[in-house]
Amino acid sequence: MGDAAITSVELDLPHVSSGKVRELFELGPDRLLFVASDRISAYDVIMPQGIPDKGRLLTGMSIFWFGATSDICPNHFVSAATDEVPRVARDSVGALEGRHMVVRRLEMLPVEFVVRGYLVGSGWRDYRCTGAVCGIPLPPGLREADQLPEPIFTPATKATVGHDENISEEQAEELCPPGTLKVARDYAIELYRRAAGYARGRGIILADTKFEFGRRSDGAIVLADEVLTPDSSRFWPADQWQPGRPQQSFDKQFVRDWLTSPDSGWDPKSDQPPPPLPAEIVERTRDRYVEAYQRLTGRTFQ
Ligand code: Q0Z
Repeated sequence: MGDAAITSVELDLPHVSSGKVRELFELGPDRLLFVASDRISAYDVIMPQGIPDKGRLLTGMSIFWFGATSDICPNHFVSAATDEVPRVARDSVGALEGRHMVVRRLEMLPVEFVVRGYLVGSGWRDYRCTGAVCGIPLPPGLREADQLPEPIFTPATKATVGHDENISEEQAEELCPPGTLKVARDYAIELYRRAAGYARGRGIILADTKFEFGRRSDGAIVLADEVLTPDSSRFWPADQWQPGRPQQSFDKQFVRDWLTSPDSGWDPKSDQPPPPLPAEIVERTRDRYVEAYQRLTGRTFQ
């Protein structure tokens, strides 16, 4: 059964929060259990099947980056060991097989710390209309997917429904406890620089990424959530980078191509649930996550 995708996560623990792909449970007053399922989303919807091992691969990537960036800032990671999980949940957490992390509970900052090194998505739309991204003026003549002269911080609100909304740094500062935004912003830019440089040396462009930070009881600003995974970032294969047009996604390209092909019979703009992914698409997508994991961590998966 090791090759079946884990799309639903049920544990005998108090449930704190559900994301599209992740779940959060309570372990105690200062510990949470963070679980990455094998679910995959595309065009803002969750596919009916998961990608086998995706949760393990992304958890492995996050843990790798927590280790590779702990000199920049503290992070919430405590342990990936099953024996850190209380007895009541240990049997069921065993079935999660590397999809979980015990993390320190923080007081979360209510802002998404987005850092962009390339001009895409809402940044590209913004630039075409205004010549700026989130109020940050940029040189004229940039093309879609061009690298920016410097990485930029473009905060966003955490939307509970719909899309996150870009906000100004001043607005972000008002949402956060006094003195916290600039500390987290500087960490975010440094983390992006470190990770983008590292990934580039391994054939992956880290176009942009989203961090979350929280505050520890001693006041320290701490990196939280999953970090620098394909779900929180745009990864592009460096050898296929071609500014001036939309880029292929390292991980989700096969899913997107299939969903928008006539074969799927599905319209992303419809309210219909997406059709089941063909086995071949699931397999090729899993290969991409394995490839990203192996290139970035330098480890062989399994
Ligand atoms: C993260 C999220 C979801 C996974 C709350 N260390 C922390 N301390 C306090 N709160 C959080 C964390 Cl990571 C926290 N989220 C986002 C939602 C699954 C992560 F459903 N929410």
